[in-house]
Amino acid sequence: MTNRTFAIIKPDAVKNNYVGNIYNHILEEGFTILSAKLIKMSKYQAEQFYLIHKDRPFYDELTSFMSSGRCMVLALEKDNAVENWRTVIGATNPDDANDGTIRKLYASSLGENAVHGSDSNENALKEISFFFSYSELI
Ligand code: IDP
Ligand code: MG
Repeated sequence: MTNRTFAIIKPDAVKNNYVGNIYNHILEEGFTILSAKLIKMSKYQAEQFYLIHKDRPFYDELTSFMSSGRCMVLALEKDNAVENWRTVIGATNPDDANDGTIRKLYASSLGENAVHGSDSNENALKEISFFFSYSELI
């Protein structure tokens, strides 16, 4: 079944000029880019996006980092998009990520780990609609 996932190229990867390389991974893996834009989140917006982590000790660090600079948000489409994208990006901690994964190649640290990927179909749709309007997804 074709479905959608939501990705972010995080501020560390944008600053380090990895947007082009990460775009190539996306296209080579056969994802369709439904929509993409460069944004800078406010601290509040990052807090709302990561609300699920609000009780975790790294919440403030995470939301400060995610609002520290420009990032690219993307809506992607492919068969099993959610699971596929999680495989392509690799483990949360780049030290644990498999060779060839985006986080292994481009992440700076556990916190500044280059990319985001949705963890379920349900969250993918919520996250896409958090950042994209209907007309941006046609
Ligand atoms: P995921 O991005 O692989 O789904 P989550 O557990 O959902 O990982 O965590 C969300 C984000 O929070 C991670 O991608 C990473 O940027 C950050 N993060 C997770 N654990 C830590 C930590 O222990 N210290 C600092 N930042 C963390
Ligand atoms: Mg997660």
